Amino acid sequence: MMRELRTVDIFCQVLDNYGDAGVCWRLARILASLGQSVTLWVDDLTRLQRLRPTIDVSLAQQALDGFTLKHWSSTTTPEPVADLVICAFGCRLPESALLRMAAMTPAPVWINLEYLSAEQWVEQSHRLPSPHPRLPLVEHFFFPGFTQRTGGLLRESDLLAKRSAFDANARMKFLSQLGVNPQTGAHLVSLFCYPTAPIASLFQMMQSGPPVLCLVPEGVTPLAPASGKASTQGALTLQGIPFLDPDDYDRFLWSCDLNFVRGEDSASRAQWAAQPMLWQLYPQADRAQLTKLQAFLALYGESLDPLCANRLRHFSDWWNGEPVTPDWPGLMAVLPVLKARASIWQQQLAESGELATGLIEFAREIG
Ligand code: TRH
Repeated sequence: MMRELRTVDIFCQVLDNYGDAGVCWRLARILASLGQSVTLWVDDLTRLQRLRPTIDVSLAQQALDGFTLKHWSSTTTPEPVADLVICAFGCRLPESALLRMAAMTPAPVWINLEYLSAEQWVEQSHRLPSPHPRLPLVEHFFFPGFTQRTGGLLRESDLLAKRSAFDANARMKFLSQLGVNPQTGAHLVSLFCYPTAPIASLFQMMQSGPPVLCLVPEGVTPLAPASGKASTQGALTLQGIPFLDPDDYDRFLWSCDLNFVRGEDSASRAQWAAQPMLWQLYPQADRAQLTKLQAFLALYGESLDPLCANRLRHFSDWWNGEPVTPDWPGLMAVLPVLKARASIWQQQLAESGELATGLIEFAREIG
């Protein structure tokens, strides 16, 4: 018999940036919308506050988006009491919390939600058990991914319907609220990347055409104008916009002809946006991001004709730090083909299943 699961504790230790907290917030919100009673424990509330500015970082506990948000401070011992305990990205629970879990009857289902990767070994490791060396507890790995043999990507149940309903009028209205006035004939590009990206070179090559209006959220790079300001050089107009609420960030990705995204969550959202994207992966000490990039492009570029696949690969390699010469006009020339591919990719992903729903089903099975 499948186990009933009603309560979920999600634990998140922020390593860096916004993605760790962002993914956990999104998971918590989706699980809450599926009827689960969710508590999200985050050690660094200021990161999450950047995404959800209503958060009061001084509070130990507060309500947020249908779930309970708790501050996992150095002085609080988290007390998991839920049917399902999710540790995001391999975060470690203190011994006292594990002892408490081991004493529960039945013990909670314990999941380690891993990082996103398109590498093949993920399919073999997805759902594997990892028994605790001393306590009667078993942790299971749950891997996000891009194929049916992985956990898929997080997706709100109404996301694709909202995306489809976002027509040309809605786009113009949204952009004008941002103070953006897209000029006819200019490609609209969004830029979100790490400071390590060759941003100055990108801007320089964009100046030679084709015409581009590149929108840059606040805080991404000092090379872009401040929010509300714009500057034009050659074929490139750069415009600063505010850092957006995550739901507006989705609309922003839907609105642009090409999205530069980074890390894990913005890259996932760009795939649901079904628009061409260029992904800068989170840089790792051993340059493991390059292996991850190749694995992703092998899947994403699968049905592209060799010319387009090569242009995308070449430009992505350059954007991720490989010593190759980029071909910006060449890439822009195949944008319509990349757009068609992005739509098919989005449909494929949607057919592969959704992460939060799959995670709950798996937890019920093994519970
Ligand atoms: O912030 P990131 O670089 O996070 C990364 C990755 O998650 C990586 O896997 C992790 O190991 C590393 O941090 C430590 O990039 P990511 O994942 O895209 O998260 C950014 C979030 O910010 C995402 O949810 C989109 C959101 N966002 C907005 O809501 N508004 C905005 O204006 C922008 C630019 C981003």
